[in-house]
Amino acid sequence: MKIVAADVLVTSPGRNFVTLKVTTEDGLTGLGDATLNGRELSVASYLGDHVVPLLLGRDARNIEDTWQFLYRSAYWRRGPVTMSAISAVDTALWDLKAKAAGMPLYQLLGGASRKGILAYGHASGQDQHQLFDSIRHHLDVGFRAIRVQTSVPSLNAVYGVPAAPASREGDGHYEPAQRGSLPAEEDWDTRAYLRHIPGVFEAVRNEFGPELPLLHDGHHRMTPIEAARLGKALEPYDLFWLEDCTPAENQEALRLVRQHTITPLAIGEVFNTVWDYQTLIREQLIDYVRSSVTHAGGITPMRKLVDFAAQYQVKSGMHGATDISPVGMAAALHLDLAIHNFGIQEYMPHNERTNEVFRQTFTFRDGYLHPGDEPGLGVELDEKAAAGFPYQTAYLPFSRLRDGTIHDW
Ligand code: KDG
Ligand code: MG
Repeated sequence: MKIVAADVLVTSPGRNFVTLKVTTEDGLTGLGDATLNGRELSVASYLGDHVVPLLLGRDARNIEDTWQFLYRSAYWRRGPVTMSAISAVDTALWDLKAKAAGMPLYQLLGGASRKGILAYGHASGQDQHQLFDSIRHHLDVGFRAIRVQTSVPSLNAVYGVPAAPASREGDGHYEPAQRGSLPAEEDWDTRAYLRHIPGVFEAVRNEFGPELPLLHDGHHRMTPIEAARLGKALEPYDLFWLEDCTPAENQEALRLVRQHTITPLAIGEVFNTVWDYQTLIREQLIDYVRSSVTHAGGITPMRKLVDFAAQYQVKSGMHGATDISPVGMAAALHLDLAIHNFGIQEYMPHNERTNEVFRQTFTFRDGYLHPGDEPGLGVELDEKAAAGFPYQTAYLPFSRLRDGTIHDW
C-alpha cells in the first residue's frame, strides 16, 4: 500500500476547513482533518511544504512508524500547527487501513463498547427567555445533554452566545471565527460573570428539573481562586462538568480548584499532547479530557491518552465544535464508540453547505451519535463542491478588560 499522492485541500463552505487526502498505489484514498481555527493556512503549508514530500513512497499500513517519524524527525516537537498536521496524516492512514480491511474504523479499534455516543449540544441566550427557548429547541431536536452559555449584564459580547438568537429553522449556530482581515474585539469582566452565572443555573434547574445533564464552558478566563469560587457556587446545580475554568498551561493551578470544589472539571481542547495532561491525570485533578483527534496528533496518540486517563478514572469528552470538520468528527466518533472510558461527545452540527462538501454517514438520533458502518471513517469529500468555496480570511475574537488590558478569550 504505497502512498502515491497526498493532497492538501482548503475549502470554506461557511467556515474554513483543511483536509488531507492520501492516495495509495491501489487507488484507495484516506482523509484526515487538519483544521486549526484562524490559523488554517499555516497547517496547510506545514503539510504541503514539509510533510507531503515525506509521505510519498511510504507504506500506508505502517501507522505507528509514520506517526513516530513525523513527530521525532522534525526535531521541533508539539505545538498546534505541527500536531494538527500529524493528526491529518494519522487519521487518513487509519481511514485507509479500515477501508482496505472493509470495516468501519471502530472495528479496528476493538469494536463497539456501546450502542451510541451521548452528545451534548450548545444552548445559549442573551437573556433567560432566549436561553430557555434555546434549551427547549435542543431538547426538541433530541439532545439529552446541554451546554448552557449566557450573556453577562453590562458586557457586549460573550463567548458562546450569538449576537442574534439562532432561528429554530435556520442553521444560525454560534460561530466564533468571523470572516474579515482583523479579529473582533470582545469585552470581559470576571466579577460580573461570577455574580451572574450561578443564578442562571438555578433558573435552568428550576425550569428543566434535576435530570438533564448540564455543562458550562468557562473558556480559560478565571484565575484558580475564581474558578474554585465558581465551581463551589455551581455545586447545588449538579453540573456534568465545568470546562476550561483556567488557562491550563499551568497544570498546578487545577490543584487549588480541586481542593475547593466537587464540580467535575473538563479541560484540554487546546492541548495537543499527552504531556499537557501529565499532572492533571496522574493527580486526578480533572474528570474529562477534552482533546480532539484533529488537534492532538490523530487516532494513534488519542488512544494512548484515553488509555492513560482510564487508569485514573478520567473519561473522554472530545472537542466537537464546528471547527472540527466532519472528517475530524467522524474520527472522534469511531474512537468514542470503541474506548471503555467514554464520557460524552460535544456535537455542534455543521451547516448545509459543509454537509454538501463532506458527505457523511454518521447519524444523530435521540441524543446519541453513531459513526455508521461504512468501511473507513464514512466521510467522503466532494472536491468539485469544495472548489466552489475558496478560503476566506477569518479570525477568532480576542478579549479586553474594561481598562483595555488584553484578557484570555
Ligand atoms: O476554535 C475555537 C472553538 O473551537 C472553541 O472556542 C469552542 O470552546 C469551545 C468549545 O468548547 O466548543
Ligand atoms: Mg471549550
